[in-house]
Amino acid sequence: MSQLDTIPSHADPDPLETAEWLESLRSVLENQGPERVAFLLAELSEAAHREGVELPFTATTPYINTISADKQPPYPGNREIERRIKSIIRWNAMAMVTRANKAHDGIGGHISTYASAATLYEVAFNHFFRGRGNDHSGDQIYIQGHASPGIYARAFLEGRIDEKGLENFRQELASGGGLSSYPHPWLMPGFWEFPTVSMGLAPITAIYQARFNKYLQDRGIRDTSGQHVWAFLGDGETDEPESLGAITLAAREELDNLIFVINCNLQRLDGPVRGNGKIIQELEGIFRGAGWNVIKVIWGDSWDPLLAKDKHGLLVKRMGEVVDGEYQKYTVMGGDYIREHFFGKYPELAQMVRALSDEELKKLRRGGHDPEKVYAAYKAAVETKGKPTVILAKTIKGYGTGEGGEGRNVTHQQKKLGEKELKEFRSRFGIPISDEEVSKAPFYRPAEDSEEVKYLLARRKALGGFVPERSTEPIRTETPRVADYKEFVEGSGEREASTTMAFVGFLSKLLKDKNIGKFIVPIVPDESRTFGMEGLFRQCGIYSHAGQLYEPVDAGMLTYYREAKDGQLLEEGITEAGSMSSFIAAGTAYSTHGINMIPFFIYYSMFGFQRIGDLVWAACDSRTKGFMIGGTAGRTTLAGEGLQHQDGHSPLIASAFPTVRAYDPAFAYETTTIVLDGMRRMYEELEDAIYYITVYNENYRHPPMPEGVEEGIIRGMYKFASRDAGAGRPRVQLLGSGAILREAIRASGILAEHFNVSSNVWSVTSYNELARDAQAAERWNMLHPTGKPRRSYIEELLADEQGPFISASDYVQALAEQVTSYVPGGLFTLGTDGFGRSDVRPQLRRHFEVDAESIAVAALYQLSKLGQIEPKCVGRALKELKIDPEKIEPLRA
Ligand SMILES: Cc1ncc(C[n+]2csc(CCOP(=O)(O)OP(=O)(O)O)c2C)c(N)n1
Ligand SMILES: [Mg+2]
Repeated sequence: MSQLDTIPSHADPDPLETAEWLESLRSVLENQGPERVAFLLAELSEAAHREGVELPFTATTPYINTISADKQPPYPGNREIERRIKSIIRWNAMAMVTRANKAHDGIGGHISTYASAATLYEVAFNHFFRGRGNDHSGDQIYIQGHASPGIYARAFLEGRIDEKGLENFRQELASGGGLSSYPHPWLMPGFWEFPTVSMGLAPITAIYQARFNKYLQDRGIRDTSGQHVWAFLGDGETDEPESLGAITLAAREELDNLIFVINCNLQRLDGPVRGNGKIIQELEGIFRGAGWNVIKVIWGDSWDPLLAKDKHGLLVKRMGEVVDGEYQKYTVMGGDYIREHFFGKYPELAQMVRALSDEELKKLRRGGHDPEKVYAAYKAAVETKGKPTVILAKTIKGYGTGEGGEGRNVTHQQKKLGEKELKEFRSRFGIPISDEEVSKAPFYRPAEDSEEVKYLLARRKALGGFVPERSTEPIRTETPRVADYKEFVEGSGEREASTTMAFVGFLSKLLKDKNIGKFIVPIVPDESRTFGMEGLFRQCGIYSHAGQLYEPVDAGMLTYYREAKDGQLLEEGITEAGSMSSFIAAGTAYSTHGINMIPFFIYYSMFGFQRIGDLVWAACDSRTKGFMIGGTAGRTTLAGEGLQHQDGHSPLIASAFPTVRAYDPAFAYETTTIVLDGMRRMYEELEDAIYYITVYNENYRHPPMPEGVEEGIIRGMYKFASRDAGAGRPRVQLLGSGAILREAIRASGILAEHFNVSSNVWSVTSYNELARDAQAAERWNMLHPTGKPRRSYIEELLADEQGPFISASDYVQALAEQVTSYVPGGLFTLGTDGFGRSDVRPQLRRHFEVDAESIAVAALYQLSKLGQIEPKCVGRALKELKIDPEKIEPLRA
């Protein structure tokens, strides 16, 4: 059948003329080939445009397979053995969910997702997915989270997971361990590589993974030319903004190493994805518009003879008319329904299938269940050059689960099959399990020397090893020490600088480091100038696969916008989600590529944990290593910008991320110490961690690093200064952090000079680290009641200090409150709860009550509560320090 046969017939005022045109086209096609046809059509269309003819816009092609039957390559595998292998995997995948839910009602799991996707995975496992072999050069495969039972079931056949493992699916705390519900590298570090179950994250992270592979290639760091990134997605999943949000990047960067396989089973959790439309057509239009190679796999081989007979395109027309909700119904109803409602619409079509029985009509297969069609699509995808490919494969949700769920709206939630359905499933897929046994849903593994096991192992061997498999090989890199970066801890002298400027200077030197400079990956979402990083444009270049095809407008300047094929900086444009995806790709390169890349993601702190928290969560799950630098941090330090820019809560959010170590340093020597120690711990000691460091844009002088404070900086707190107001005078402890440390220092002066109160000033670099350490000690003590109690770092540090303790930071009070119970006599916290607004720093700090004057009043108030001064003294302070006691509470302002 030629493509021309499929043009649907319209109401045609001059059919004879149309026939002549079509005949000419056909003759060109036959004599000169499809390229000439395409050329002529393009010329015609352009000529029509020039003459002012408005052509109808169409982003889609007819609702048929992109690769026609006559263009299909021969299938290279043994179809019969592969079918048996797939059937066994189907059975075990279903059985593991069924058994888990019979044993523990409500433990969950999914049957219908893998049931619809089995062919899509199996063709790839047997013929495409490349294992990593010994050189980390395998493919990277993002598996749809809910399909994990099928992946476990295959690993069981491969002998990588034993029966106990399958039995303990979703019971990871069972003795001997169990299998995690979904792909989680954190929980199964030797198996899963990419966390995907939060939908939308697989597609965006896969795109940036593919781009990162090109980056490594273009920079001459790793040869990734043979690797493909495969992302298996659900059709419902494409509604997530992250799923489609980065697809233009993939086309722009010519990511021909990227393949999306979208399992279009037409259903999501609640019901149809596009009941009133066609998801495949919708996605085709979107991806084609974005510049992707789109391959539709809609119809299986049993449709080929019908399409061959469809000389006038009526069948194709009918295929295009029917909406997904109706297609879903055909799955559930019998062949007679399909005959009447699908073919019956046109007498010619009814006639076409007259010789077919209802049973045969019911069995007309969808493309995604036909290995040969799927193979043809995959082969075309891996051979495509210059653009990414998306395969839109039509399948049936819950395929094979019969009346229990196939194609039904409830199928996603199907957790177990009843006895009758188990029997049918067993018989349909030919699993050698007896009627007596079948209700127990036993696992089935053919003998080690069976044809099936031998075949499947041989295929994986030929393709370079098992998939998925995460490398846990230790990769160590020697990192620099403080001695090599002395100038960043020696203070700024008379010069004023922000912690951001100091950090950027440090990063710039790090990029020149002869051992590790090459492996640093700076990532910025269109914010380089905000942070004064534009010097890096010239120094290390902005990565672009295309190089620079134009002379930049600022070519004559020192910091001109230099794009280069071997550029080191990832300038992502305004996408924190994309930047975070790059961060994950770079920060897991030690495992995916066997090389320590060291990412620094520098961004506007408000748009980090709050906006893309789920990607940070996935980064932690992935065991990503690297530095997230939250710039323009703080609710009151970022003057002017206002409510949607001023971040007063990211460190608190960060506290809930288990591998994130959040720091809020005040001085350049603190930042430098934290980064260097972080590098040592991650890349020499191989700790899985992400460092989150807030940096500010307030300029001030940075003192030299005092003696012996390194440990305190890293553990979260050290004594910075003391101020004595004379013997016998009351003393307070002031805890400050980040930019607000300087307010605490100033408060210490006010207290001494105006109120004769002595104080110690502490720099708290991390409440989160202090709290984690203290909680661990407390927990140990609870569980070892008669052992020698452990003392946490903060308790040790403060053991001999006299209260009261007052803290102030540029973040919500809850951040500091984490340590309240470990501070002798408790901690009185000042913070920035409430909405930000635009004004200058002194005004903002007074508004939020974190300026030196507010800290001084808080200290005096605490002393009065302890009876060390008179309450009226606090009143006098309020007056002297010009604090309005009736001012509005900032939380409600
Ligand atoms: C971000 C996110 N939101 C919601 C869910 C819950 N959820 C799990 S599967 C599912 C439906 C999936 O439909 P589809 O993507 O079409 O996959 P299928 O199972 O049909 O292959 C939903 C809503 C999730 N996992 N992640
Ligand atoms: Mg779906």
